[in-house]
Order: sequence, then structure tokens, then C-alpha cells
Amino acid sequence: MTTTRTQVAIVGAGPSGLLLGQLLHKAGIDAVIVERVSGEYVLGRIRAGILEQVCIDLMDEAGVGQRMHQEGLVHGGIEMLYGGQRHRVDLNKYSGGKNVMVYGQTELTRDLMDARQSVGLKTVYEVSNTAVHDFDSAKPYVTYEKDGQQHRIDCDFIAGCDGFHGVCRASAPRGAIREYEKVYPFGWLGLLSDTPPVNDELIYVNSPRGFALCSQRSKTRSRYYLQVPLTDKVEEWTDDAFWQELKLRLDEEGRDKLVTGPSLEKSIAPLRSFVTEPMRFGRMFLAGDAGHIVPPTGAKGLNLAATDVKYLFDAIVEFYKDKSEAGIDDYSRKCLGRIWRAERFSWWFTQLMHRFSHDEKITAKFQNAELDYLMHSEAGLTTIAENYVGLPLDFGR
Ligand code: RFL
Ligand code: PHB
Repeated sequence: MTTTRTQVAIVGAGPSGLLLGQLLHKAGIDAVIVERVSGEYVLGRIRAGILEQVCIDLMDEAGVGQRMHQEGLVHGGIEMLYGGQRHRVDLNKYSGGKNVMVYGQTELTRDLMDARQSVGLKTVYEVSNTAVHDFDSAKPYVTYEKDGQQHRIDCDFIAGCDGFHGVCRASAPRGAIREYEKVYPFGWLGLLSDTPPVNDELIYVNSPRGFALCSQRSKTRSRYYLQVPLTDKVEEWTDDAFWQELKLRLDEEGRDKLVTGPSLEKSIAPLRSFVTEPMRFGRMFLAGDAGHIVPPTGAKGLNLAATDVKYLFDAIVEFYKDKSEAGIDDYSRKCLGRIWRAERFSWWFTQLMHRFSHDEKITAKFQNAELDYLMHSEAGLTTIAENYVGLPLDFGR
């Protein structure tokens, strides 16, 4: 068994773990990251695509925003397609001047990985049997195996950035944890292709055949999604079948402009709302998907992960610099306020835009009427815009 010592042991090198590691490094706080899979595997997972301003600001604070500002596309609006008609939500106008940015999670992760590597910070990839210990004391530690060898990291804090299936949440004492969950009866089939996007802005589609989303990664790379039954298998969806179904869910303009091509990646993701309370267990903290999952309809997953990391980073800095535990004590409460607001929006937007199997015909009529109300009311447009761009960090306080 080899033993090393660090201030913060981070479990998971997804966006949460890497961003926390980078912020801590900038603040002169030492951290080691352990990750179950390889770096290439992490980069191969195609996930989020939309950054809120808070996430952009954090990338800047971490000193890794340069390529994001060069290559990211600033979007000031989204389109909603229902009843065969498109309606634009002017995000900028209705949120008091805010925008979102199209910049893929893969790119953001790559920037963070590169920054970490360039200064020689330690990330241990392809570890197994990670375990967290004694986090109810001031001397927690993490153990793991790598190439058949046992390792131990002694630390002051453990950051559980290990996603929904990670070990940290699973190690919290059962009596101390409450979990809230809703599983939706459908998934999203995603397709990535090197084709120009069908539209300058994202299109969220409520169609009688189910939800669709036209998103993008750049001016030459598109990301599309289709609502599919959970029983569908990705191998059964040919590229042709995907494009055909997407066309059926679009309007005439969309069908005319859609450029199809071979898929670079196709996958089905289930939809889930999930929250863990609390997010702190002694000297162990959960951040990102380890503590909560949103259905992707509102593009909130990655952005929520970034705000958890911001709160955790501030709390850890306060501990070392001001010798104060106030930030640590308040971490869970601070995170959960923001998390429940984003969970609510993602759940509401999902209900509004998808076909549910138990639906009666009247439900589609209700959805159309609600969308019509929202698109023709200043209050309705404001409600979508201010939630989509992300509520202010001090909202409700
Ligand atoms: P991640 O990205 O899941 O990273 C967690 C990392 O921890 C590692 N890990 C372990 N490492 C060591 N020891 C262990 N025992 C470990 N167990 C796990 C994992 O290998 C992994 O590398 O969580 P993080 O960093 O909190 O980041 C959160 C975001 O990834 C997530 O919120 C979003 O990607 C969610 N999400 C989406 N969000 C959006 O905003 N828009 C989207 O379009 C969108 N699409 C998605 C998504 C999430 C998906 N998942 C999780 C199934 C599509 C999918 C398929
Ligand atoms: C994406 O580009 O992957 C994306 C964009 C917006 C969403 C969900 C996913 O709401």
C-alpha cells in the first residue's frame, strides 16, 4: 500500500471534479483526482451542449476560458415549435440581457484536462475499488487500486464528483440521506453528425409524434435528439430511420433545410429527476451528478454541477484562508436551493414538451394551449427566458 497526502481528494474526473481541481490549484490548494475510466473514455461521452453565464464565468475564474470564448457560439434565443408553428423566445430581451453559449461538455472537459496536464497536476485514471473512509472525522482518506496495487490518499476533505453511479453517495450512512426520484417513461435518442445545423438557434419541438430537439456543437456539427420509448435499442435505429423520424417531427422549413449525414455517435439516455439531501456528510461533499440528476430538457445538468463546484470551492477556500467552517456548514443548504429551482424547471419543461404514454388526447391540447399562452404573454416569455439562462446565484435571498 502506498500512501500520499493531499488537502482535497476528488473522486471523479468529469466536469465537476476537473473544474474543482483547477479552481483549487489557482487558489494554491492541493488536490488529487482519481477516475474509474480512461481520459479518452471521459472525452468520448457526448453529453451537454449549453453553458449558462455562471458556468462561463467559472471557466474564466479557473483560467481555462480562452478556447471557449474563441469557439463557443453565443445564443440570444431559442425557438419553440408546436402545432406546426415556430415561436421565438428572445432570451436576451426577457432575461435582462443574458445569453447562453453553445460549447460542448467534451470541449470544456478537454480544456480542463489540458490545463491540469500542462502544470503536472495528478489525475489517476483507470482506478478500481475506490472507497471513502472516516469522513465523519477530521482525517478522512480514500483508497483505490491501480494496476493491481493498493493506494491510499490521506486528506482534509473528500469531494464526491463521481456522478450518479459513483461510490461517494452510496457510502453515506443510509439513515442520514434522503433521496427524491422520478423516472420518466421515455428516453432521448441523440445523434451527432458533421452537418451544418438546421437552424442558427436551438429548436425545441412538441409534435404529435413526440419531442425532438435540434441542437448543435458548432457551425458544422449538429446534435439532434428524438423522444423514444425506453424499450427501443440504439442498434435498431439506423441513421436513415433517425433522419426520417426527425423530419416527421419538424415543420416544412425544417424539413427543407435539414442536412443529413452519417452519425458520429448515437446513444439513448433515460430521463430522470433525482435529488439527494443533504449534500454534505462530515468531511465528504457531493457535487454535480453525484447529488442530483435533471432531465436534459432545460440543459441544466452541467450548469448545476458548475454551481455546486463554485459553492464548494468558496467553502474550502474560506476554511483554509479564514479558518472558518461557516461556508462548509452552509454548503448543502446553498446548493439545494438552486438545485430544486432547476429541478422544477427541468421537470416542468419536460412535461410541457413530451408525449406521455398514458396521455389522453386532451393532454396534448392542454400542452398546446399552455405553449400558446406562454408565447403570447410577456410573463410567459420571461418565465422561460430567466430559467433557461439560469436564475441569478442570489435568487430568493
Ligand atoms: P460525470 O460527468 O458523470 O462524471 C463523474 C465521473 O466520476 C467517475 N466515477 C468514478 N471515479 C472514481 N471512482 C469511482 N468509484 C467512480 N465512479 C464514477 C465517472 O467515470 C465519471 O468520469 O458527473 P459530473 O462531473 O458531475 O458532471 C455532470 C454532467 O456530466 C451532467 O450533469 C450532464 O452531462 C448531464 N447531461 C446533460 N446535461 C445537459 O445540461 N445537457 C445534456 O444534453 C445532457 N446530456 C447528460 C446528458 C448526462 C448523461 N448521463 C449521465 C447518462 C446525456 C447523458 C447520457
Ligand atoms: C445538447 O446540445 O446536447 C443539448 C442542448 C439543449 C438541451 C439538451 C441537450 O436542452
